[in-house]
This record gives sequence, structure tokens and C-alpha cells, in this order.
Amino acid sequence: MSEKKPPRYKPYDQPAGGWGAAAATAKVLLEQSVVAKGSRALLAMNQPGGFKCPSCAFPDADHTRKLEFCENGVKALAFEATQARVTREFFARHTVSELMEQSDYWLEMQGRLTEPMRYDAATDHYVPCDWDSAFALIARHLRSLESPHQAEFYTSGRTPNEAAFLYAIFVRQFGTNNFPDCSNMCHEPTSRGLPPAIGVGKGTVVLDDFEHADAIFVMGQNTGTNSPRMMTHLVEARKRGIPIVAVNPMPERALIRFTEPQDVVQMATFGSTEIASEFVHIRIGGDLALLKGMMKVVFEREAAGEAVLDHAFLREHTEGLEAVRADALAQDWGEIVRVSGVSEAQIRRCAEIYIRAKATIICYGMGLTQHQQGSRLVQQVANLLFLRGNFGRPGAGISPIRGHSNVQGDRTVGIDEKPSPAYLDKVREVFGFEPPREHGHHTVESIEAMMDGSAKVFIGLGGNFVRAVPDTDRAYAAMRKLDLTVGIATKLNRGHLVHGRNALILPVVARSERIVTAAGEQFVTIEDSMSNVTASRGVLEPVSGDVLPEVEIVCRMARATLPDSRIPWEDYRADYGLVRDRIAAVYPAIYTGFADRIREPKGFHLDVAPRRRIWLTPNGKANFLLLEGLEVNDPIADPSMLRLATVRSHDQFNTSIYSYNDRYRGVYNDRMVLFMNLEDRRARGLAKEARVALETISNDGHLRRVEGLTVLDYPMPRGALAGYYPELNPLLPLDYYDRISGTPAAKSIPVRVIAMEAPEASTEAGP
Ligand SMILES: Nc1nc2c(c(=O)[nH]1)N[C@H]1C(S)=C(S)[C@@H](COP(=O)(O)OP(=O)(O)OC[C@H]3O[C@@H](n4cnc5c(=O)[nH]c(N)nc54)[C@H](O)[C@@H]3O)O[C@H]1N2
Ligand SMILES: Nc1nc2c(c(=O)[nH]1)N[C@H]1C(S)=C(S)[C@@H](COP(=O)(O)OP(=O)(O)OC[C@H]3O[C@@H](n4cnc5c(=O)[nH]c(N)nc54)[C@H](O)[C@@H]3O)O[C@H]1N2
Ligand SMILES: [Mo]
Repeated sequence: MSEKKPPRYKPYDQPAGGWGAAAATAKVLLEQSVVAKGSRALLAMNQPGGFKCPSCAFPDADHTRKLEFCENGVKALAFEATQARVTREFFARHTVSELMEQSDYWLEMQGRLTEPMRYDAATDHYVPCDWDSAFALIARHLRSLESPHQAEFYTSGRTPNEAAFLYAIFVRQFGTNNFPDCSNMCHEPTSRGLPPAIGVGKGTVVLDDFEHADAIFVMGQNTGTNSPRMMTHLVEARKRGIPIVAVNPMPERALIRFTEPQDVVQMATFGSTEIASEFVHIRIGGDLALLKGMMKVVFEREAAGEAVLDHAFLREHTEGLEAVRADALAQDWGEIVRVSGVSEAQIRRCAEIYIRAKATIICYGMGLTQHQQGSRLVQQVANLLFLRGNFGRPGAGISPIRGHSNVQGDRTVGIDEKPSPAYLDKVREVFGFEPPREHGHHTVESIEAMMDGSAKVFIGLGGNFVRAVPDTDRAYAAMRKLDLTVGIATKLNRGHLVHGRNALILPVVARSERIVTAAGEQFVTIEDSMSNVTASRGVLEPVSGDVLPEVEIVCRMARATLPDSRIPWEDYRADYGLVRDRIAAVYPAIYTGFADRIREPKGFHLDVAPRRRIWLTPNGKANFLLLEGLEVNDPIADPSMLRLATVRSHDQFNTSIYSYNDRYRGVYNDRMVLFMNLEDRRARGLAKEARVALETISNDGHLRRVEGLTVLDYPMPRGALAGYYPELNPLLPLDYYDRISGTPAAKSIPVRVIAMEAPEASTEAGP
């Protein structure tokens, strides 16, 4: 294909950020032919009166900066505001089978969806379909199900609060809690793991805390790529002389050295800031051992007579300390070092940083959540923080860095397959119907229901379900068994091509675009990773006259499906203020006064009780929760086994592939690469840049294999591999997930490497 150039690998020795980021920003606007339009939109991005960046969930700073965006925010915007269009002529030109042959990158580059389309099986084309017929088709399918539990209602985290809240009400009035969502593959271990520990499934840190922290740990998160605006706060912390500990099997460039693109002096002088004062080159899944090693040091020092524990906090606020203390003290250093891959000396240095800091923040991402014990691992982070009372104080706390810009908000307003009884009672009181009480399906369970034939209808409010989930081949087959699949989306993606017998593509107004209804111009609201709720008002004209806002799509779906519903869907469709009033009514504890508070230019902060040392746990305490042992994944005896982490490149947003490059990791023109330790490669007799296949080690009788990967010598720990999501999702078994949260263990897939060429005979010269 002409889009492909030969692969190139050239280690990146520049600091991350800086002129490289500035150049990439300009380039992407040019390529999407949106320089003028894009620049105009950028002036409004993350500014009061403007719209929220559609990329990640990191909060905005204080708006004293003129511009509040990053390279990857610009990419997200440019690909949303692109001039390219997917029109009815496009669909007339290509059958769905032809489109299936194209890459994710190619699909993304075709541009924005412009009108509703229906799949026509007779011709294998998508054909135009007016909105009323689309809603009628959905209603017909939903109403003819034997049980409402035969439908799956997916949500991806770009959907704003108003649409998600109404979707949650519609689906519950329809009669099910089947709400698989992207969070089920992402920070669900935070949402399920933290409530028993600290009473809420959210982070306790706000941006101000970064200014008051004495130490910051960044565990399992590729900040410079996935939350670049957070780099500003890390740079500022470093300039204050605060130690930053980065824990990662990949020496991610931005965590090592970074040039702040918004810092004029640094840019002009080609300066940069060293970020990690301590880079911990952890083995995949080694974090539990590291955390226990650090706790062991803390307890030993206390036992030796130093006052390192916060006794007042522990006494007054916590329960369960002794079991955690006994367990940590009983761990053997040899084992801790073996499992973590980190030396005892370095673990002691990390513990020393933690002990010296009066206030510590621990941030974490997918490197912690996507393991078989992801939820319980996250609890161990809380354990460590409890020891020195790092909750409810400035500069301290736990900080899960969320992914999608509104994934946290969607959960807050009801996208939850296991809704709390309190929420359901409120829904009954406010809306006057009896919502279903039985738990619904999370993402993995929804695929199981498709596989066993019990699910018949899939509706995706945003996202690219089939490409994001595990076990690609089985997921495709499951999807194709359905009677109806509906993709509510901005752009064409694989999920629209792997469809049920009937299928719809419903195009939406994007985040950067204006929403005008019968009641005038509307705005929506977003909750970021630090629980700030802000308004988002698009500034660009919608891509076509025939796309609808997500709120309207939900309301019209509800009206068509539930003709007897007494909920005023038509009013909500026009006036989003009315929806916010209902949100305030259902969530009085956090959303009272929504209408007024959202007028603040910076929005408002939703109360996070542990910030006040209030613990909404059954015993009213912060709970130490013990996870025994040192492993977060089931051990596998096979000596050929390596652990594979599936990660994002610098030029993708989840399943949307913006280019084949991954600048900070030095990879160009190719995504079918495997980051591997040199010794692991040599031990397998593989030549430099050998072509290999990967096979999953499992005993469920399914062969999972991906071919055509090029091995790159990369500073990975022994036994650890990394490669790109979603290309490697066929290797991730559906039932390989954290049992508490349902989150697939996408960072620790047990695999073996299979040579595709004869192993090299000669001895190889060193690198
Ligand atoms: N530009 C851009 N921004 C994004 C996204 C995007 O695709 N592109 N996606 C958004 C979404 S939905 C999310 S959830 C976030 C994801 O943001 P991240 O959490 O940064 O996600 P990943 O790229 O999957 O990689 C996480 C990091 O974990 C490391 N890792 C792997 N295994 C382990 C381990 O066992 N231990 C430790 N300590 N580290 C490990 C990897 O090397 C990698 O650096 O970003 C959001 N923002
Ligand atoms: N192996 C492996 N698998 C993973 C992961 C991993 O690290 N490794 N990460 C997991 C994670 S953290 C996540 S969050 C999921 C992501 O899973 P999803 O959220 O389902 O996937 P995305 O790629 O973010 O969805 C992109 C699509 O969303 C649509 N879209 C974009 N903006 C909007 C909008 O404003 N409204 C609507 N309605 N649609 C819009 C576009 O059509 C686009 O094609 O993947 C998970 N899967
Ligand atoms: Mo995510």
C-alpha cells in the first residue's frame, strides 16, 4: 500500500516536547488542511467559553497561559476538524468487504461521517437512511427482544455528561443495566478497587497539589504521549527540586528529559528539564513487589526507632495496618528483587524519597490497572500512601490519570453496569419508574453474551468497541452474530465494518462544533480526571447539516423505543439546562446548584470525600487491604514465556491511528514492531530486526497468533516485550482479566516468540 514506507528505527536522543512537538503540531494541521480553522479552534480549546480538548482527561491549568493545549490535543482536534469527508458517494464506491481490507489508519484518514447510513446486505454497501427511519429500526429491534437484557449499550468516554446521563436513564427505563464501557478496559480497577480502600473510585489529587508535593511517583503511565499537559506540572515540580520517580519497563523519553513547549526561554535556548530523578526499570507486573519492598523499608525504619509512620492518622482513620505490616516484613529481599527486577538499593532509595517527603503524590496509568490483579494492585498504592497520612493534605494523594476526556464523568452520571442502590432509588424518585436492580454486563461479559447468542443488539455511543476489546478474532465473530449493531460516531472505524445482520452508522456533532437546538445554542459538560466539571462549547460549524448532537440521538432513540415513557425527552433534546437540573436532582450530594456553579469560568470541583478525610466505606475508615504474595499475574511455568505489554504510540488515540511513527521511541513507518531486550533476542537465536510471530500461551484451546512483527533491540527488562494496541489485541484472551473489575490484563499477556526466518547461524557482533 502506498501509505507504507520501509520501517526505520532510530533511537530518539532529543528531549521530548520542545521543537519536535512544535513542528509536529504545525504538520498535523497542514496535513488535515485545517490550518486556519484549526488555529481558530485552538484559541478556544480549554479556555473559558470554549470547548474541552477531545483528547485526554487531564485537567486544565489556571488559564493564565494563553494557550492550553499540547501536541496530541492538536492532533485530536485536527483529525476531528479535518476537511476530509465520508459521504454517501464514498459508501457507494466501496463495499463493506472492500473497506475491511483497509488499515485502521486508512479508515481514520477518510474523514468525518456526514449523514446516517444503513447497511444493505443485498449489495454489501452502506446506503443513506434518514434519521426517523434509523430510530424506527432501532426501536423495532429493541422492542421485539424477548428480554431487555438481550441488548448491550456501550459507551466510550468522549460522550459528555448530559448525553451519558440520559442514555443511562433511557436504557434503565428500557429495562437493563447492560452498560459495557471503555472504562471496563481502562481505569475500572480504580473505580472498583479504591472504594473499599478510600470510599470513592476516583483520585484525591487536584492540580494545586502538584505545587505542594515533596515527591511525585509516576507509575505505569506514558505521560509525554498520553497526558502531555501533565508534563508542565512535572517540569514545574522538577524546577522546584522535587524528586520524581518514574516506574516503567520502557524508559519513556518524556519521563527522562523534556522541553516545555510553552516555555519560551527553554524553547529558544534548546534547554530541557531532566524529569525523573529516579527511573525504576521495573519488570512487567513487578510493581507489587516494588511497593511491598518500599513498605518493608518503612516498617523496618519504624521498628528501628525512627518516627516514619503517621501514627495519628493511622490510629484515627485506618483499619487493617497490622496485617499489611506483617506481610511486608515477611517478604524476602531476594524474591522482591527477582519479581520487581529492581535492585534492593534502588528500592531503598525510592523508600527514602517517600519517607523524606512530607507530602507524596502517586500517579498511575494502564501499567498498573491492566493486570490480572489490577484492582488489588491499586489498593496497594493506597496502602503505601496511608502509612504517612498522604490523604487529606495539600500536595498528597492518589492520582489515577484517566484516559478519555469524559470517562470519569460518564461513570459519575450513571454509566455503570453495577449501579448502587442509592442511585437507583434516586432514579425512581426523580423519574418515576422502577429501574432494574440486577447487575448488567461489563465489556467482557457483553462479548460472552454475543458469543453464546443471548445478546442480539449492540449500540455503541462512541468508541470502536470491536477493535478495543480483547481476542479480536473471536470478538469479530461474536459481533457478526448480532441482529443489529449501531455505531454512533464521528469517524468511520472498524466497528462499523464488523457488524450485525442489520447495521446503522449514526454521525454526531463533535466536541469542537456548535450545538444549536430549538432552544438556542447549547453547551455540554465534562468531568476531568481530577473531578473538575467544566462547560464545553464548540466553536466550529458542524461538519454537515445532517449530523446530530449525542443528546438528541439519545432522546430520539428513547422516544422511538419507549412511546409510553413519561420522561420529557423532547424538552431535554432542546434544553440541556433541564438535563443538568435532573443530574442535580439525582446526585444532590455532589451536583446541587449545577446550573449556577457551571457558570464559573473554571467550572467547579465535585466533592471527593477522602480529601476531607471522610471515608465513605462500610466501616467509615480508610482500609488497608492486603494482597498476598508478590505477583499480580498468574505465574506460568513455560520457560519460553515472555510478558507482552500492549501500549500506545505517540501518534494514535486508542484505535484511531494518526501515523505509523512513534517519535519518542524512535520508530518510523511501522507499527508491527516488538520492543525486546537484546539478551532475550539473542537467547532465542534471533537476528537483529528479525521477523517473528507471537503466540499466546494459554490452555483454553484457542490458537492466538500475530505474524509479521519486526524485533527491535530496545531497553526492555529481561522477560518483557512491548508492542502496539490494537494490532496485538488478537493475542489477548477474552477471559484473561481482573476478576474484580473485569479489566483485561493487556499489559501482561503471556506469549512466546516464534522465528519466521531461520535463526541466524553466525555469532553476531555486539550492538
Ligand atoms: N495521545 C494519546 N493520548 C491518550 C490516549 C491515546 O491513545 N493517545 N489514550 C487515552 C486513554 S483512553 C488512556 S487510558 C490513557 C492511557 O495512558 P497510559 O496509561 O500512559 O497508557 P499506555 O500507553 O497503555 O501505557 C502505559 C505505560 O505503562 C507501561 N507499563 C507496561 N507494563 C507495565 C507494568 O507492569 N508496570 C509499570 N509500572 N508500567 C508498565 C508502559 O511501558 C507504558 O509506558 O491515555 C489517554 N490519552
Ligand atoms: N490491548 C489493549 N487493548 C486496549 C487498551 C490497551 O492498552 N491495550 N486500552 C483500553 C482502553 S484504556 C480504552 S479507553 C479502550 C478504548 O476504547 P474506545 O473508547 O471504544 O475506542 P476509541 O478508539 O477511543 O474510539 C474511537 C472512535 O470514537 C468515535 N468518536 C470520537 N469522538 C467522538 C465523539 O465525540 N462522540 C462520539 N459519539 N464518538 C466519537 C470515533 O468514531 C472513533 O473512531 O481500549 C482498550 N483496549
Ligand atoms: Mo482508557
